[in-house]
Amino acid sequence: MDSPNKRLAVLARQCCAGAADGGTWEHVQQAPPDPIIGVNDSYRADTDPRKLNLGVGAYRTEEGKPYVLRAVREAEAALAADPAANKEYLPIAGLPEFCRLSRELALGPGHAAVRDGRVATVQALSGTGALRVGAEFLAQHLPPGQPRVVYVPNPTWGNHKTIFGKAGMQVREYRYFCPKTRGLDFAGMLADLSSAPPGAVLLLHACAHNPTGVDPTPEQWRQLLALTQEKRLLPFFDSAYQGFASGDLDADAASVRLFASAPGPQELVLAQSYAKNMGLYGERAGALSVVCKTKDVAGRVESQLKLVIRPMYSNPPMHGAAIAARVMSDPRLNALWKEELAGMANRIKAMRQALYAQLTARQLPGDWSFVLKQIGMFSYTGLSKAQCEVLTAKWHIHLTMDGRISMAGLSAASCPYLAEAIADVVANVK
Ligand code: PLA
Repeated sequence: MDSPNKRLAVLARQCCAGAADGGTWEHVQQAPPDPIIGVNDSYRADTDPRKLNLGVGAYRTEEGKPYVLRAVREAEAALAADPAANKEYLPIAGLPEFCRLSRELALGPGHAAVRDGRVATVQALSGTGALRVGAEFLAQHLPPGQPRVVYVPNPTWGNHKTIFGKAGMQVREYRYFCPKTRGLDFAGMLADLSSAPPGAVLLLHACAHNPTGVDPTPEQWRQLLALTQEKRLLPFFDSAYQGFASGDLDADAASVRLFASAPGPQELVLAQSYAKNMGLYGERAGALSVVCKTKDVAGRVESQLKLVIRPMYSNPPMHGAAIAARVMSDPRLNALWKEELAGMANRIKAMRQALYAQLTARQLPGDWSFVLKQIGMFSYTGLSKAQCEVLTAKWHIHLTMDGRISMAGLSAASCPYLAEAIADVVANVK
């Protein structure tokens, strides 16, 4: 017979370890794959030589290869050769030069808000990190008594809702996309935002809305600004595609600049990513800016942003921000970057033409001109989940199940194959 003490010890061990042999984490459930990043895994696991990855928005060359910009390669070479470079910690707010150049890239050099020191900017872990730090800051520092509510478009990039939700913000949707017209449901958008409580945060995609590729017109942006001011909403711009939509960095910043230049002065929050426009995906280079009413407030806001960052990851990584700062500050590299950016945007536009031509040649039912009209990296096809599943299972075309395809993953060679596959599922799958 075991002594009572020994039996107690065994019982205690079993309790700590969970009931079965799986140990402490026996009860942990398998999580579903990420709806976007998970597509990379299904693509990798596919052994068919015809396989095509149109899931994650990552630029590929005509040969289907990832592309490192020449401007980036040259900046890296210069950084590696710099004898004064070191690997010390960056400040909590990141590389000051990178922060300055980032806000100027978005707002335009010499913008009054920048000149007056009204913009608090911190470096962030790409666009996602900027959104997360921004959301956390809002949840903590919106005025007392004001609702912690953010309005996001329906649909939006899937991670938006999780990011704001995890930060403790209540997430509500506003109407955005009309499936019938495959355009903007502007009346629905205005109606939903008109009933938002004062002080609510309004998440806007600065350009190249993901996943729909549908943006407001300049006139609609002006109306949105007027509504924002009238209802006292706080705009939060997610700028993940500046320069990538049109090929022109200034043109793609028009919405942000319109709001930032409004008399008032207008307050706003801005998340920037260099993943797409500089091809720095894995370097996690991004920035968060909070445009404030006064310089004094901006200083205090920056001090609180640092308190959000310090317990999360202490300070941001150096390499990506150093590359981006170099590319933006060196006139020759900056010109090269703009040239390459236009080249990437143009290749995506050419893929729209090529896919549209292939689809119309197959005389598919319905109007597919949205392929030409949608802006940015993605086409939002309207294909059903069942049709997407067949595209993957039968045709080895990997895409997100909402019918979004990354145009940047297509090439002249793969367009006919995709069109054939789409024609098949449109004809045979509901
Ligand atoms: N905001 C929007 C609107 C995005 O589309 C993405 C990336 C991000 C922010 C975040 O990008 P970053 O953190 O890498 O800077 N969306 C991708 C990738 C390209 C992803 O889902 O993470 C997409 O395929 O939708």
